Amino acid sequence: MKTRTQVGIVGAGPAGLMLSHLLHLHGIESVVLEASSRKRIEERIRAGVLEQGTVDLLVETGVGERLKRQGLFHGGIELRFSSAGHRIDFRELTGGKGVVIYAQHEVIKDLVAARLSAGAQIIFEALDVRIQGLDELTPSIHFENEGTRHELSCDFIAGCDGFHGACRPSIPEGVITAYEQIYPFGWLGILAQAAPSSEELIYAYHERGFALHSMRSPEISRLYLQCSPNEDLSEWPDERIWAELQRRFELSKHWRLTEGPILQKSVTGMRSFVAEPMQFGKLFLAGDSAHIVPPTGAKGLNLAIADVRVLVSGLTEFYESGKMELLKRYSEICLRRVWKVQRFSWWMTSMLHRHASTNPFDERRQLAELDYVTSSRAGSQTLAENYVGLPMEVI
Ligand code: RFL
Ligand code: PHB
Repeated sequence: MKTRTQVGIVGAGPAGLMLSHLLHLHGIESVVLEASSRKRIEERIRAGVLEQGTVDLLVETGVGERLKRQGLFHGGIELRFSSAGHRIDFRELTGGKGVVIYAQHEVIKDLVAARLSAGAQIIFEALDVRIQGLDELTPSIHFENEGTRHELSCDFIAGCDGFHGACRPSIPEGVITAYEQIYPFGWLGILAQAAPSSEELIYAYHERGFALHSMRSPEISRLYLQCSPNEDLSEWPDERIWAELQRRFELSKHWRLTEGPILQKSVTGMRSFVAEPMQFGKLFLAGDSAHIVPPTGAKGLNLAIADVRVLVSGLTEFYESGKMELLKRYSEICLRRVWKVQRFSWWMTSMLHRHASTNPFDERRQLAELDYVTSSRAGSQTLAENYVGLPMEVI
């Protein structure tokens, strides 16, 4: 079956859905093709920290009602090391800014509901996606849905299909340079039916490895502990997870994490990755399809939304004036932010994790860095302004 749209979007993650939503507000038509089911994308547990700029965009464009009611505003974080806690006061250091804790799958639910109620086409379980004619006037996306092959021709294609998607590999060999670093550790993450043990997030540096205390609501905690990238979850019964977390969050004064039934467990590997350029012909990559950051800076979702903002400006300029100026500069504009966010995520990761090749010199250096960041205003401010989100590029 053959159909046509202005912008064909592959992937219904935060990047693809937000792109479709913003294009709609500018009167530009799109179709979203998603490999998974609606249920699966609405239940997949991932990010939790939204920068102020991401929150403002969701609210200003009419998809922030639940977020305003259920999101938890945080004006700081704690860095915990050498059995003591140190607060980084974002509000004071950034002139009132902070972050909001609201689960990524809730953002997905809000965006899917808004798109469907506006009559949008999101094709779930779109399988075997293939891209053709990227350097032609009308590229097309071929896919299978409910046993039928389809061809969707478009003016432009947005590759919002994550790191393992089909869009980036459809770019001819030799066009893209990949910059990559894989870390020798991962995170074991749990979702627990337990009230958060602190009002704010705690990033803990410990000789046994990094640990993070986060949350989803006043009743649900989200906790992570550094592990091997291919850790076997069957070796981690609930009691072992809680015992390990208790040790890594220990303080010199009495303090204990609130424990509760574990609802979900998973292991995530960690990498830094950038594909340059983020475009080829009529294809534009946005979000994780173009770059991955380790989760220590809480940036992946926010960076995906920042790309989409730039892409929407370029597409709007094209449909209003026929000009391709901004679209031609899409990659260049996005990459300035991407690399600053890469730098921050790498820095947080290397300051807070220990691994087999961390030698005694590295340990002393990491502790000195944590001491500097928590005792110097300049040090704390650098962390704070990056964590709450750098200003959007002026385009
Ligand atoms: P997504 O969310 O991966 O969405 C891509 C979508 O494309 C679909 N897809 C395809 N569809 C059609 N055909 C194909 N061939 C396809 N291949 C894939 C997939 O099913 C999926 O629905 O990418 P997007 O939109 O770029 O969004 C990126 C974010 O999801 C990601 O960066 C964040 O989750 C990263 N992240 C965090 N980001 C933050 O901003 N703050 C955080 O606190 C934060 N914490 C995290 C995180 C990621 C984590 N994990 C699990 C990787 C914590 C963790 C543990
Ligand atoms: C989360 O709540 O899932 C979370 C919070 C902060 C991070 C990463 C993940 O740095």
